[in-house]
Parts: sequence; structure tokens; C-alpha cells
Amino acid sequence: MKAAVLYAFNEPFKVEDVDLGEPRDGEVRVKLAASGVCHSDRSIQKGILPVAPPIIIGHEGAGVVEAVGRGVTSVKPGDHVVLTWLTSCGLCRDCARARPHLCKRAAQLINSGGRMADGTTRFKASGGDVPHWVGSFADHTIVMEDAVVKIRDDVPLEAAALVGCGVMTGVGAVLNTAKVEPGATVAVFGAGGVGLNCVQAAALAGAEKIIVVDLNPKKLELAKDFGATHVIDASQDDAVAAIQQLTDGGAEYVFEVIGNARLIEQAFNAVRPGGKLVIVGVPAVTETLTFPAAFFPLAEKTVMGSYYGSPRFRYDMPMILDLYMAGKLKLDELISRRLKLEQINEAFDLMEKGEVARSVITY
Ligand code: PAD
Ligand code: ZN
Repeated sequence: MKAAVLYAFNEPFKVEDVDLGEPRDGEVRVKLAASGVCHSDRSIQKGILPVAPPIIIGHEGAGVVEAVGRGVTSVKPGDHVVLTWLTSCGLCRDCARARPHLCKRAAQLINSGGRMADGTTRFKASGGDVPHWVGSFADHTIVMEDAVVKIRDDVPLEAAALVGCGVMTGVGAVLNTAKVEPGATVAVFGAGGVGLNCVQAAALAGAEKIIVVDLNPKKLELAKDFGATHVIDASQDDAVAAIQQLTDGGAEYVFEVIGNARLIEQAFNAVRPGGKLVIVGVPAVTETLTFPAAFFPLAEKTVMGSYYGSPRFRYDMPMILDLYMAGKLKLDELISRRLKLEQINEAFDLMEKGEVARSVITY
């Protein structure tokens, strides 16, 4: 078996032979078919998210169940699944309120640095035992049962992989977190793999204006295909002034999908009184934000975060794939490049150069 191992911050991933154990109680071993390459993986490599090497990452995957541990009942070998990058207990107060992403077990996965619930690891690489967080940058992985969502067999698995992070996050931010309604005005900062999904979900929700801001003309062209009614090249124009002008005072929903703290502060000024700023992009954990305090009460502005698109995994992920199969959501068009695991570092170079909406590693 092969995996891309991150041994140190800011170093390339090392693709090497690894051993993977058997799934233990409550665990599932998945043969990966595809993995998207998300900007959050890049942020982990750069050391700006709280996940440390050595680690095997990749968190936007889909594949086929190969083996299940004792007690697993929701999937069996041969089932097609999307991997979720958070696990949830299904029993706590947050899970009961259909907020599995806020379950304490979800935080535990991150806090444990990618160890399994019992504190152990499943991968052995050249450097010894290696923890993993989802591990879709490996041709096989082991995850807990609640981190796999069974999907219909007729969906291409490379399209399904994207639902594991970018599509769920972008679509969910619009439909679940912000609850954009027909006729609304929407602005989206960042037309990458996640932002484009905010754009197409806003179109699906019936937003009247969908204004997209990016620095990259190629991304702006793509945004039009995904439903943008107006695009703003922030390298040429003052994006906030342009949004205010196009919406006669600000958009009702503004999504920041870049992860730039200074831009989040600017985006606040593009929000119409009574509107919402939804922070989807993840700045470094050391960043803080400053907003003009009076505009919260006097203009009734709301600032909110959206984590993983406020997902209800077993409902949203199959539903999104049904919409794709019905021709109502674009997934194939998100895939700019298909690469092999050995090309993982190239995938990140392409991301940095702004060449891709999503690169997908295929196995
Ligand atoms: P991406 O690299 O595919 O897209 C980022 C886009 O932002 C690109 O099109 C850039 O051209 C554009 N951009 C960069 N800087 C600027 C700027 N100053 N002005 C305008 N446009 C700019 O990234 P992605 O879509 O994979 O991820 C976007 C963010 O979302 C990133 O911070 C990632 O960590 C975060 C994320 N959040 C969650 C969540 O749960 N909230 C989940 C997944 C990803
Ligand atoms: Zn992601």
C-alpha cells in the first residue's frame, strides 16, 4: 500500500510504501478511489492549522469498503462510501440537534493529532507508526464507522470524493448555515474548490444576484459557469465598493471563502444592514479579527462561521449526489486535473499557481 506522508511542516509529502492494519471494533477499511486536494491540506502542510506531522492527511475522499470491524452495521464490504473528516458520537446533545460537526468527538479527532479514538495509530511508514487524519492521500485507509457515508453505487467515485469536503462545505454554508432564500443578494469572496460550491448553491437557492470576487480571471470565468451573475477582479477593482454599488448598499449574504483575516474584515463592509457575513475560509489559528462594534446593533449585522457546511452527513451527502445525478449541481466541472498519488506535490503547486478549481488524486 502507498501513502503520502507529511514528515515536517513546509516539506514536500513523501510518497512511500506503508502498512495498514485491520479495522478494529467499530472501524471500517476503505479502498480509496479518489481524493480531492483541498486548501486545508495545504494549510496543514504550512503549519497554520492545529494538526502536526508526522501525519497522513487528505480529507476529501471516496471509495469502496473493503473490510469492517466488529459491531459495524451501517456498511459492508463492497459498499461505496464518502469519507467525512469529522466523526461524531451520534448520542450527545449536539448530535441530537443534528449538529454532528460540533460533537466533542469531532474536536477530539483534531486534538488527538489524528490518532484513533483509543489513542492508537493504524499506519506504519518508513518513519515508524504514523497517525492519520482521514488519510485519503493513501490508497487505503481506516476510519471510524461514523466517518463513512454509504452512497448510491451509480455515482462516479471521483465526483463523490469532492462531496467529502469542498462541496459539502460550500453547499452547506449556503443552504444549512446561512439559509439563503429565493431573491436574496449574495457575494462570495474566493472562487476556489469551496467557493464555487457556495456559488452554485446560491443559484440553486434562487438568489437573485450572485457576485463573485477573486484575483484570478480563470476562476472568475469558471464562477460564471457555476451561476455567478457578476464577477469582480479584486486585483483591478475595489470589491467592497463594487458590491455596494451592484446591490444598492450591500449584499444580504456575504461569504468569505479564502481564509484571509484582513479580507474578512473588509467583507463586513459589503454586508447590507440586516445581512450576514459567513466566514467559511479558515485563517491561521493565531489570527484575530476587528469589526466596527456599532454596526452590530445599529445595522443589525450578523457575523457567523460555517464549519463543514453545518452538515447532517447521512442526509446531506446522499442528497447532494442525487442533485448531481439529476443535473442540478456541477461536480465534474470542479475537477481541473487528475493526478496520481506520486504527483501530490505537483497538485499543491497547481493550487498555489491558481491553475485548478480542484485537483483530484485517482487511485
Ligand atoms: P482554493 O485555493 O481552491 O481557493 C481559494 C480562492 O481564493 C482562489 O480562487 C484564489 O484565487 C482566491 N483568492 C486568494 N486570495 C485572494 C484575495 N486576496 N482576493 C480574492 N481572491 C483571493 O481554496 P479552497 O476553496 O479549497 O479553500 C478555501 C478556504 O476554505 C480555505 O481557507 C480552506 O482552509 C477553507 C475551508 N474551510 C472549511 C470549513 O469547514 N469552514 C472546509 C474546507 C475548506
Ligand atoms: Zn477540505
